[in-house]
Order: sequence, then C-alpha cells, then structure tokens
Amino acid sequence: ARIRNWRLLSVKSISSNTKTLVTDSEQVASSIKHHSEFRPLFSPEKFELPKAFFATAQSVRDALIVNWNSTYECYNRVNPKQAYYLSMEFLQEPDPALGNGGLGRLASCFLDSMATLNYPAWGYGLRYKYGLFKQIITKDGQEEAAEDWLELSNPWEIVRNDVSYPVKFYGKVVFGSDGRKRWIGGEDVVAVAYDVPIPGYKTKTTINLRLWSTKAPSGDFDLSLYNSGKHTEAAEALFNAEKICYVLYPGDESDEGKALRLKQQYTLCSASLQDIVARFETRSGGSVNWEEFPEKVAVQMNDTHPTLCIPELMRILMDLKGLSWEDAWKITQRYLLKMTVSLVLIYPDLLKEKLNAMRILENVELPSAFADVIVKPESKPVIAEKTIDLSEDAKEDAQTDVIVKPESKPVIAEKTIDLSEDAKEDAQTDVKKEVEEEETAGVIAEVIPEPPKMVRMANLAVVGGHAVNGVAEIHSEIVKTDVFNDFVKLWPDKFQNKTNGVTPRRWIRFCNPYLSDIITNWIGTEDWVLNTEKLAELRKFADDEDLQSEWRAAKKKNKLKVVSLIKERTGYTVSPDAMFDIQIKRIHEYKRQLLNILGIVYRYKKMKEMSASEREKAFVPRVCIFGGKAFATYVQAKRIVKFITDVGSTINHDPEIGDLLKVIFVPDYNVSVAELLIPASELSQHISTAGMEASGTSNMKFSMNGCILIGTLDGANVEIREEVGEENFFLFGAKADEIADLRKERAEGKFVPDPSFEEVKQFVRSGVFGSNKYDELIGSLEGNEGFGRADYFLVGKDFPSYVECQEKVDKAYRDQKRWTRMSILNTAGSSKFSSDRTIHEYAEDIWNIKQVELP
Ligand code: B1H
Repeated sequence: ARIRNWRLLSVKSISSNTKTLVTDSEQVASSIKHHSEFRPLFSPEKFELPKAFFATAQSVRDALIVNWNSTYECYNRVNPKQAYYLSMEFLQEPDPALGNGGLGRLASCFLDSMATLNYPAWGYGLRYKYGLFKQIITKDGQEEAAEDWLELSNPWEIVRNDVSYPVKFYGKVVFGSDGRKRWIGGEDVVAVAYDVPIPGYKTKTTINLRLWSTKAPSGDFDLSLYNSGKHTEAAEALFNAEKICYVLYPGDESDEGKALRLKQQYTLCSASLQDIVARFETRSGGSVNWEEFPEKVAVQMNDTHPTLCIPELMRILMDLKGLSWEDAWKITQRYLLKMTVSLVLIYPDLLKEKLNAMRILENVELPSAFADVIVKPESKPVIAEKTIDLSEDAKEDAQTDVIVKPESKPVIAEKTIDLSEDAKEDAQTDVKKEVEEEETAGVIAEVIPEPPKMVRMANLAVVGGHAVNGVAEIHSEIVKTDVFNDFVKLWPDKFQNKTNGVTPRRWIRFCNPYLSDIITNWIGTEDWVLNTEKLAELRKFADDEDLQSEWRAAKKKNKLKVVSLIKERTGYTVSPDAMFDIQIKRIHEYKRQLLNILGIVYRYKKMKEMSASEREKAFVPRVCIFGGKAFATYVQAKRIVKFITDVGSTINHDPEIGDLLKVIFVPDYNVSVAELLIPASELSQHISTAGMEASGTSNMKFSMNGCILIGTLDGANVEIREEVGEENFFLFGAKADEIADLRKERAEGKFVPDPSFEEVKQFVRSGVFGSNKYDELIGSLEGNEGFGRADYFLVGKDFPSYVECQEKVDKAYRDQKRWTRMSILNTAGSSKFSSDRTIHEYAEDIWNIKQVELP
C-alpha cells in the first residue's frame, strides 16, 4: 500500500504542474482505455496481455511526453550547456535490449541519473531492428536466435519523421570553386530519429534518448526496374540502407562485416552531430557564433566506438559551415569531445602478437593509395615529430590519389592525416617533451598483416578528445601507465578517472522491494534512493538481531523467486536454504568462468572422496548459478558454456550429492534476469585476471543488495573492498602488477602448477562429465602444442588461492550472524557506487554543465 500511495503521489505532483495530464485514477483509466481502443493490437473484445501492457505503457508515455516537452521548452529558453552521451549500446529491459553487457547498461544508468539530477543531457544511440540475440541452451551448448523486439512495436518510442539527416558513405574529395576541398558523399542514407523519453525520479525533468534508424532516400526505390520484374534489384538500395541498423555488433570476420560496423559507427556520429549542430544553431537565434559552440555542447563518447565524431565534426564545421581548419580543430579538440575508455583493454601484449581481435574490429581500412604514400612501412608514431617525414609533395599526391579513386573508402582518411599533422604541431610547440618512439602511439597503424593500413580508433580519440577517462581507479592508472603512456607524456592533463556507478532506483528500489522497505524503516526515510550516503546509517545496526532477522527473511523471499525461475527455465529443483553463489556476465576468458567451474569440479571431487557425514560437515550446501551470453563466433567462450552445462548435468543428477551442490546455467541471461538474481544472491564472483576488467558494474549491484563478493583486485572491486571494509570482501589471486611477470614465467615454461590444479584437470579428463574430454578447453590452460596460448588468463596460477578463499567463504557462511553482518555492511558501504555520484563528477570535471531545475 505504501508503494502504491507513493506512486499516486508522484502522479499527482506531476499533474498539478501540467495542463493536460491525468489528475486521478479515472483519467488514468480513461487514458488506458483510449489506447486500448485506438492504438496497436486493436481487438475490441479483450483487454489482456500483451494488449493491456501496450495500452498502459502508451498512456504512461503520454504523461512522459508532456514532461519531455516542458523540459525541452525550458532548455530552449534557458539555453544551458548540454551534454550528449553517445553510445553504440543502451541496455534497458523489458524491451529494448540494444546492448550486450556492462557498456550499454552503464549508458542506461547514466541516463537515469542525468534526468534525476536535472542535468541538461541527452543520449544518442542506434535503434537496432534486432536486439542482442536470444540464447538457447541445448545439449550442444549455446545457440542463438534473432531477438525481434519490435515485433509488437515499441510502446515507449516516438518516431520523428520530422527529424532526419542525410548520412553519406564513400564518395570523393573535390576542389570547389572557392578553392577549398570538400568531401562529396557517394552512397546516401537517411537517419531518422526515434525518441524515447527518459523520466527522472521525483522530478519533472524528462530527457531524451534519441535512437537513429536508417532508410534509403525516397527516390531510391527503382519503380521501372520493379515493374520490369526485377523486384529484388529495385529494392536493393532500400535494403542496403536499412541493414545498417539491423543488429548490434554484426559479425565482422568478412570485409563486408567490417564495413557494416564502420557504417554503424559513422551513422551514429554523423546523425547525432548534425542534430547537435542544428540545435545549437536554433538556440543561437539569428546570430551563430561558432566560438560559443563549446560553451553549449559537450559530447561524451562511450568507449572508442563513436571516435568518428572527431573527423565528422571537423567535416561539418569545415565543409558545411565554412570554418577554417584551425578554428574547426580548436572547437573539436580543445573543448568538445571527451572519451570514456572503457573498452576491454585486455590485450596489450596480444596486440604485439597481432592477435588483437578487439582492436582490429575497431580499425578502419584506409584506401590503398593513401597507405602507400602516407604511412611508409618504416614510419613510426605519427605524433612523434621526427617520424613524420612526408614532403608536401607526397601529401599532394595522396590527396590526388583519393580524388581519382572514388571507389576507395576515404570516409575519414584525409581528416585523419591532418589530425596527425596537428598533433605533431602540439608535440612540437605545446609540449616539448621527448616522446618515445613506441610503435603504439600513431593514429595510423600498421596492424599486420599488411596492407591494408588501419586507423587506430582509440589513438585518434585520444588525440582528438579533450578529456579521456578510465572507469575505475585501477583502470585509469593502467590507461596512464600502460595503454596510453605515450599520450600521457604529451597531454598529462587529459587523463582522468570516473569510477562507474549504477542507478539505485533500478538496482535496489525497483528490483528489491523487500530490502528497500527494510532500509527505509531502519533509516527512517526513503531519501536514500536519491542520497545513497544515507545507506551508511545501516552500519550502526549491523549487529542488531531484529534487523538481522528481517534482513535474512528478505533474502529468503528473493531466493524463493529464483527457485521458481530456475525450475521454470532449467527444470532443476534447488533448495532455498543453500547458499546462492552467482556469476553472471558475458562469457569471456578474462572473466574466468572457467576458474569458477573448475573450483566447483574440485569441490565435487572432494565430496565424492568423502562419506556422507564427512561431506555434510566439510561443505556448506551451495547453488552455483551461472548466466551469460557468448559472442556467437567466440569459440572458446562457447566451449565454456557447454562445459558448465555438462558439469551441471552430472552433479545435479548425482544422488550422493543432493542439495549439497547444484550447478545451474540460467539461459538467456539479460537485465530482467539480473533483476531477479541479484537480490537473491549471497555470494557473487568477480574473478577476472587482475588488470583486465575495466570496472565491472554488476559487482556494485550485488554489493548494494547485500551480497558478499569474492574477487580479485581488479576494476571497481578494489574500491568496493575499500568502501565495505576488507573483512567483508573475499579477496584472492595475483595482483595486476604481477601479471606481466607471471605470464612471462608461464610462457617460458617455468611455472609449476599446484597439485590441486593438476588433480582437477585430470579429473575432467577422466570422463566424469560424459564422453567429451574437453581437450581444447583444458589444453588452453596448459599451452599444449596446437592449443595456443599458455593459460594467458592465469587460471592455473590463481586456482589454489581461489580454492582456499572458497573454504573461507564456507566457514563464514556457517556463522549466519557474522554473514548477515557482512551483508548489511556491504549495502551500507555501497553509497559511492551510485551513478548519481558518477554523473555529478562528469558534469563538474569534464562536461562543465550545471543542473537546471524546471519551473
Ligand atoms: C565494456 C566493452 C565492449 N567496455 C566492444 N567495452 C564490444 C566493447 O562486441 N564489441 O565490439 C563489446 C563490449 N565493454 C565494459 O564496460 C567493460 O568490460 C566493463 O568492465 C565496464 O564495467 C563496462 C562499463 O564501463
């Protein structure tokens, strides 16, 4: 009842401020009725799901549009500096799963905080026709199916046929009659805006998430071809334009796949920047002063994917607005564009081994004519002064080549070259420091095998951006000391840290109503939803028996929901009295699901060696839950999924083991599943090889929900441990600064594995989990001939300390008072990890924007 009252209250306070909005339940009902009669899924006789949901959602959307309009109208009037958050992914559910994992969910948490804190800020992304694939688990492992999320239409979005921009590809550079060079696009598409209103919590501010969808220009349908019976050819242009926004991260092994990814990234950048520039011009009234542009606009790139913003803004300012190179560059670089480096910065060593898949994905092919002239094979970093030895003539030649080769792909090539020249200027004049001739600093790279030459998107972003931030303290340090070390020497002030955060609205208040009620009762106010510092007040009650028993009861209720979920999704029955031990995240070798499952296998082996009574004394009953999708072409990740499910089938059917150990793989893990699992979790695993997880954000969500973490000193784990207290965090494993030496030792064959590790591998090979011997999987941990790298992720090295740490976990869990205290102290110590804190920091230190309260 309390929750319902609160909901009504908030509706009332909105309605008193607006003209047309619902004022009471009758009007809510009448609005829903209206939508159920006149909107999608028309069927007059029935009011049931999904129709009922759509009608309700649309009536809520109407209310949001009223506030969206007020917000927009206010910003137009006040004309404040506005931030724009560009991201290839936004992950919100139910419905638009336009993302893959942490990167996209972070973007959505940020939108919630920006709106809630009344910051003038928008999100920009792409409206993919298909969301991230649906994962189906069969006896052969993972299978993928298209996620047709728009099948029933999206009740939240508003298609804006009045807001569209041309986006062009290929083409050529020509000299105009004014003597200036301009790029003339070849292939044309139109980007159409779809707006999704994002309401803040307990504020009228409703900001916008603008998603672009692509279509062909209206003239592109060839009617005469169609009439002559060539139906497919007639519609080819339509398909070519639309396919750009079909799926997130299309496979990019093929050249076509690479080109498509580049087109997606360019579409996001080009359409968004044209829109931002147009808004700036509108708000400037009659007198546009481009120098004011950086005072009105801040663009944040989520990772390197939107790096093409840099050359694209240069193009818009120069080719379309007539600015000089110098003025355009000043605007672009000095103030405007900021990048969050949250990419999986995980393969610096592999890069040198030319195996850097992640980076190669992001590289752009340069026209061969360019590559030959501009980037000589022997050339070193483009930003280091002495390595740029191009004569003026050579540059002229390069430009001519582009002009005469319109079939090549110079979308960004020319600007990139100029950028390097400018960076060179900076290197010479601004910062007279020695720059090491490291091969990694150039914008144009020779990613081998060559040709083709590539553009290093991350390097371009650092050169062109005004601020570069990592997403957790340890990660920002690694960015400075390792990944971008050469750039730090040039521009030490560019580099910052902004530790990620998650929204407490979704990740406690909404997903865990039982815990929320307890927190509110004990703190005496619900303000913690907006001011998470208040959570710290729980500390003083950590040993209070009443709080402890309420706390455990809430956890139990959440666990019961998961018992049903598991039954429904996997058929397995698990006990709600066992410890719920959870690892949910994308399946990736560096996240080391393999370490977790081998730990489970080892535990199982030990159990099998004992008598029933010994077993029960030695082990706490556990339900080990996994969830996560493997990228469709990531073979090793798929092997891991298969292995986990195989181990599960053996253990879960072993009558000797019963409720002492269950291994569950929850299929099709997504945000909605996370909302159920996280509140029910008691132990969660964040066990990446140190230095490889940029931040992690589920670690924050778990900790907030009173879950205790087992983890390495990696990403945000480091700060979580600091905040909740080291006695309330289970730490194990090698440290980030030890990894390089350990890998070296490993590669040189000097590493001597612990006997327990040999034992567990041997056990797997003995065939306990079916006929499969998992040669490739286990082999990868040994560096056997034919199986590639020698345990690059150091599973073998960390295995004994992981097993030992898990013994400590069992011991702590037996003492439920101690465990509950640890749990309470996790929630109480999680205040730093609210995305409100993160967004305030971005606003103040990077974007330089101020809050605007709506009248
Ligand atoms: C993160 C990615 C990512 N950063 C490219 N970058 C991808 C990049 O398929 N691709 O092409 C997929 C994903 N993902 C994540 O960002 C980090 O790994 C997390 O540690 C971090 O918490 C999160 C938010 O900053």
